[in-house]
Order: sequence, then structure tokens, then C-alpha cells
Amino acid sequence: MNFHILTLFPDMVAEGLNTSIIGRAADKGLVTIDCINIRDYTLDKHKKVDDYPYGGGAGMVMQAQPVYDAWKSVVERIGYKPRTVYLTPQGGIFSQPQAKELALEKDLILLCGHYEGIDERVLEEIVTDYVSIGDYVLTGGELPAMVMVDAISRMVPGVLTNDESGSTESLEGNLLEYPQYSRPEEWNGKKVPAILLSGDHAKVDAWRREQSILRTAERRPDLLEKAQLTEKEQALLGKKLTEEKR
Ligand code: 6GU
Repeated sequence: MNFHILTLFPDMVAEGLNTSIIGRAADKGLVTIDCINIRDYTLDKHKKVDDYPYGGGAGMVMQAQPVYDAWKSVVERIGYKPRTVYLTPQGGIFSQPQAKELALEKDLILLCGHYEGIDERVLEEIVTDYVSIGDYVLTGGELPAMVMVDAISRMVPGVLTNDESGSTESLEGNLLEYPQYSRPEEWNGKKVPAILLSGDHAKVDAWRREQSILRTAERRPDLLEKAQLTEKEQALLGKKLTEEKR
């Protein structure tokens, strides 16, 4: 899968994605991450890419021309118009299902804004998806673009090893992951739950499923509403929750 990131800070994005699992995926050629400096496309003799907003108000607006020409350079190179995501707090909130869906694309353009935004006319021309990573405001789209590349890349076949790929991880089936323990068996006076040392895989699996359900009820009750629980599990959860209230 090929990411094309349009940004005023290409080094920030490239540096943030050249390490660990995504760096390894890029080295293997499973993903390519191409950072394009929007400033390289300005026709302004002072390399300016922003100007005052018509109608007045605070801040500066990124101008249409350099953004459009940077985008067009990608389209001409790859020979088609791929999905183009604008990272903005005005977008829909990014989610795991969307990461899986976008991982099926061959190319994806991510457009990072700065200042008070980008001239609406170029957005109308090139953007297919408006995406936010949460309800808070960041200074630019670079960190959100890096978040998206990470979440999408790990859904590309081959990027995660078998060891890393747990299908039972957080958010699978709308449940959070169960607690994990490693050596030593006792740390700081706290013992690893005995069932995990029992060697009984069926019991371990049942315990982990129960822990996932209880943890989700406690930390993310909004998610639990979307999870598929058996009647037995619903009964268990109801019992635990009334026990807590007492
Ligand atoms: Cl995508 N951009 C900015 N500037 N702030 C954000 C965001 C995006 N998502 C959450 N906050």
C-alpha cells in the first residue's frame, strides 16, 4: 500500500514513521510512505503558501494553488485519482473499521492542513474523505496523518508477524483486551492470577473472555453496547455489576 502525504513538514512525518513496526514494513516494501512538501509547489516567488482570510478574522489560510499542484503531481505519477483524506477536526472520527477498509486501497493521499485551514475551493476539488482523530484540537494534520498511517498499515497483510497480530486484541468484537502478565510470578507483593499458570487452555480462554467483558463494562460501557455477548455472559455481567453496587 502506498501513502502519499501532502504536508508543510515532510521531515516530521517521515521521521515519525521510520521506526519500529511501520519502519520495518517500509523496509520490506509492504508499504511506501512518500512525504510531499506542499511548499515545493508554490508559484509565489517568496515560497509563500498562505494568505489572509477573505472576510477577515484570525489566522492565515493555506492557498489553493500549491495544495492542488502538489496533489496533481501525485495523481499524474500514479495515473489515477486515489481516495484523498483531509485531516481536520471537522471530519468524522477515525475508527478501527475505517482503518481496515482503507487498508484495501492501493494508494491513499493524506492532506495535512495548518494555520486556520485550507481554501475551501481546493478541498471541494480533491478531498473524498474528511477525517478527525478525536474531539480535541491539534496544531496541524501531521500527527493525525501519522496515526492513520500506523493504524492502516498494521491492517495490511504481512505487516504484523503472527506474534503481533492477535485477532483477540482490543476492539475486536467491540471488547477491550484482557490483562497481560509476564515474569516474575510475583512482583511488588502481587501474584499473577493462578489460572494463567494452570496450563488449562480452555480455562485460561474463559477467564480472559470474562476479564475482557468486565474491563469493557468498567472502562468503555459505550463499546459494550455493540459487543455480542451470550446470554450466560450477560447474566454473569449483570451479577458482577449488582455485586459492585452492594
Ligand atoms: Cl485530523 N486535525 C487537527 N488539526 N486537529 C485534530 C484532528 C485533526 N483530529 C483531532 N484533532
